Amino acid sequence: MVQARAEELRRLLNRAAHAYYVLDAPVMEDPVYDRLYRELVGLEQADPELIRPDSPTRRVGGAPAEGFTSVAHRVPLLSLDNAFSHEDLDVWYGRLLKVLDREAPEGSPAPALPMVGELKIDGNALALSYEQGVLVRAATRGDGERGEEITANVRTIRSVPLRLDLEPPPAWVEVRGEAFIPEATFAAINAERAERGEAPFANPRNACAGTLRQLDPQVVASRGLSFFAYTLHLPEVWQGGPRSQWQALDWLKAAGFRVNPHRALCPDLAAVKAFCDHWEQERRGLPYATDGVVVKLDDLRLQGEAGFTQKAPRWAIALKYAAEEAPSRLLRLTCQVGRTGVITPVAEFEPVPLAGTTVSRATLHNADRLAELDLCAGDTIVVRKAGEIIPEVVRVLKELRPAGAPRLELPPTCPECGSALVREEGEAATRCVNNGCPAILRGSLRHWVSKGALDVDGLGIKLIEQLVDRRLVAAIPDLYRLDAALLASLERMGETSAAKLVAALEASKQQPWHRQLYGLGIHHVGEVNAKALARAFPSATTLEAAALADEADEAPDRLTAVFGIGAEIAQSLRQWFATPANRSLLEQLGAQGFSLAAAPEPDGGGGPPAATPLAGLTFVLTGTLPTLSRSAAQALIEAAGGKVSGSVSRRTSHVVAGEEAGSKLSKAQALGVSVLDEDGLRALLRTEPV
Ligand code: 0OW
Repeated sequence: MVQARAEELRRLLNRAAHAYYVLDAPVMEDPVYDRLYRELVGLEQADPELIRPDSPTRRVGGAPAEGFTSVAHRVPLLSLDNAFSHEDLDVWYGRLLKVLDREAPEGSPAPALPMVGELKIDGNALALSYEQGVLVRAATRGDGERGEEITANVRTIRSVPLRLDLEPPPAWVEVRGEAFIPEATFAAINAERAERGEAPFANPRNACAGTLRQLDPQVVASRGLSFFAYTLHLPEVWQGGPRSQWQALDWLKAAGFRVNPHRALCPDLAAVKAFCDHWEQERRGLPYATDGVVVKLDDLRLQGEAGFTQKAPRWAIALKYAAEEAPSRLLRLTCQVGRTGVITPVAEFEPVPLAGTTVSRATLHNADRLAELDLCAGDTIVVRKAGEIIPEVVRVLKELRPAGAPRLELPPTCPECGSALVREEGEAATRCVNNGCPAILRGSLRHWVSKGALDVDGLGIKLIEQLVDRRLVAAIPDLYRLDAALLASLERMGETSAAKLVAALEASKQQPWHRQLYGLGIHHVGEVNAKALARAFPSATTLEAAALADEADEAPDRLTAVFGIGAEIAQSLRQWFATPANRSLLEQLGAQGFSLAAAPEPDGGGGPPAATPLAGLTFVLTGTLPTLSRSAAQALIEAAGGKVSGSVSRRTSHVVAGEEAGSKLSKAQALGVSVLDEDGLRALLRTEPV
């Protein structure tokens, strides 16, 4: 029965997501998850009554918010007092004993109170409210008393449970924790921003704060945020609540939250100090930024006795790791040219030990930042490395500046190809615009073979440099003309690695359409947008048709009708498809066997495509199609298992628009519903024009 099936799918998918995002121990292969997810979407679209708030299909909400409302926290979110040394910890602990009236008599050792040591995640505190076990509200910390309501954004964080895994759930509970962006994700976000000429985020915490304040949940979903829970507030009357901080963390874990595993129940202060020293070093290997350790009195009753100062609890303290800074002498300014030609100035300085590593380079981001710093040759600079983030030049010690030192600015021409550099009005980025620039070519090849694109093993930066420098490759299709013998003759290559690489390149031709689209490196088209575009335009042909649709054509912009595709990306797509060299690139790739189109949906058995490829999808037809009459199109859709409805709503899968398309098309655009033309419909049906 459909109801039971939907319930079973919800349970299966939520359990699989919990295993993957909270326990870091996947229990289901991605394609299986995707298939079950699509089945649930189909059931919910066919019968919206089946939709539940905790359905995994409800994580990425509707249209972007207009703004955020301010809400009052039921329990104020406190900050923490800071300690910077073991001595500071001794002072804190002494005060705690005093306020608890447990000071040791003169000369005898201080009584040992069990404390919990937790890593201090360097993110943004959130307050999550659950009623009857269902997430009803999420808010930022704000000033501790009031925060911003960002529920739609937090619902997209996969490690935040939409429903607690407790039976019976408490009537109400508030969970506090830290939202954060893992290091690797932070680096990828900054790389994408640099490609778009946007200033990079300075550190993961800023990136996370900026993301949580995004008006569009779709953007938040694409940024890969995570969440560690560490505090909970239950109504006093609720039985079974935890009696200690350690039990509270266990309770949070059992309820379905991600709880940081590197916690310790310390019997005394000496153990706390050992925990802090251990993680002072070990934290550098963690995949997320931490800026200290939080020490908490374990017993909740004693916490109540200790109470609070006006801004922080007396029973907790944060031991902060020093964000390290060190002076060094600037040796030179070099410029990196990215794959879209964006120029990034880099300061190279005398190697200096910093935060456990030796640092000799730091990014200067862009021309504006360089001008702000007012950098001169031979300057003594102060470099800062806090946590695991990239080192940055924070200031110049002007008093040590050599007399007459020339100011350092970006060069007027590209260091790679000598072309004049261009900085568009109002843009932060300075870029090389010569498509033949070897740096841009290297960047586009690196992007094409990268993990998120065609994922070709064995084609690293060194080999790419050889192929470009020896003029063996001048464009992406040349990669597929390389023969093993030639490859084997290159440095650090042999027969075996050459044969493997040729095979890996050949295999990459089977990669799905959205990866091919992302691999093309179209400006502003990142992995998320590529997937959205590939879903709405199942082939390069349909995408090109939409991109080059004559503006005068009354079928309005089908690109911006795709959810998450704005005017800027649409413009970038238009420019890309209008460039002859890019169209020739597509022709060559097509000739080399790339599908440049979505593959038929695998129906599991690998047999003929399913007879009902449109099962669970709802279409609305509007305007006059070039070759199909309204009834013919309706018949085709229904024969393929789809439904045709007379009105557009958020639950419409696609609007098929022809000439003189009317109000239904504009409503589709307002709702961000995908719009197809006849070709797009045929591609979904996988039928050729009759
Ligand atoms: N950032 C953290 C963290 C933590 C506090 C909360 C209320 C009293 C103690 O990992 N693990 N534990 C606490 O416990 N606070 C943390 O972060 C604080 C919250 C607000 C400012 C800091 O981010």
